[in-house]
Amino acid sequence: MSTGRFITLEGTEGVGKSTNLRFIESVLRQHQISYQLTREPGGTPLAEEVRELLLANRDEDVADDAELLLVFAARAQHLARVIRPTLAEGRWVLCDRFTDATFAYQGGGRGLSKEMISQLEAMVQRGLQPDLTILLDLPVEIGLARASQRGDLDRFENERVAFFDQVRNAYLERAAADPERFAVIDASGTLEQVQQQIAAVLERYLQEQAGE
Ligand code: Z5A
Repeated sequence: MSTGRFITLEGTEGVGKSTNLRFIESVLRQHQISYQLTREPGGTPLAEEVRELLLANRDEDVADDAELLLVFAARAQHLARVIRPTLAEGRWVLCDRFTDATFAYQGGGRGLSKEMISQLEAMVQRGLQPDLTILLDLPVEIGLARASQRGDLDRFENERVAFFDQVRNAYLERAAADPERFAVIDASGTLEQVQQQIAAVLERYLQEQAGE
């Protein structure tokens, strides 16, 4: 049996990931692809507990490298218990954020070195990378205005515009360095316009897979 495909969805605050994940699921279902929807940080009971630790607002200042190690601890568990077994069964994995988010938030946002993140990536992923990464891109101010309608803000959402600018730039740098894997979507249009772009990317990808 061939292994499944690993698709990730990325973007800064308020780009519309949750909304568009539902759309991507509908395309996969139309093509009768068996998939597992999951997310990071999280995706297993233990990794979801780590997510709560990461997102909670707290009086204690969280050290940047402690944050990074928590992200990768959750990822190691998620890979072992969900991502690798699902792909090995020949099913696809649709994941809301993955290691590109670490390069963007902990690398770009917090300023941790890419080399340190790459070392942890190599240790935890052992070469496993997403097959396709859809990056929803949006000017930070528009995203924050959209996200502000959501109520209580978590520890990341409470960051300033400059932080999210650095996150966005880091995402765009990674996409430019790996255009084969990344599809960058302009998320500033209407939902319909955004979903037309996503549908085009997925149709092209699915055709390529069928031709292999
Ligand atoms: N994090 C990290 O630091 N390091 C890591 O390695 C990983 C994660 C993996 C939680 O992620 C945090 O973890 C994240 C980074 C950190 N922190 N932040 N920020 P998350 O993915 O769970 O959190 P999120 O970014 O808040 O994702 P989300 O819930 O999917 O939100 P969203 O992208 O903003 O999506 P949305 O709720 O679908 O859209 C927001 C609003 O915009 C909503 O009202 C929609 O109806 C509206 N919307 C959507 N599309 C449109 C269009 N086209 N036009 C107008 N309005 C729209």
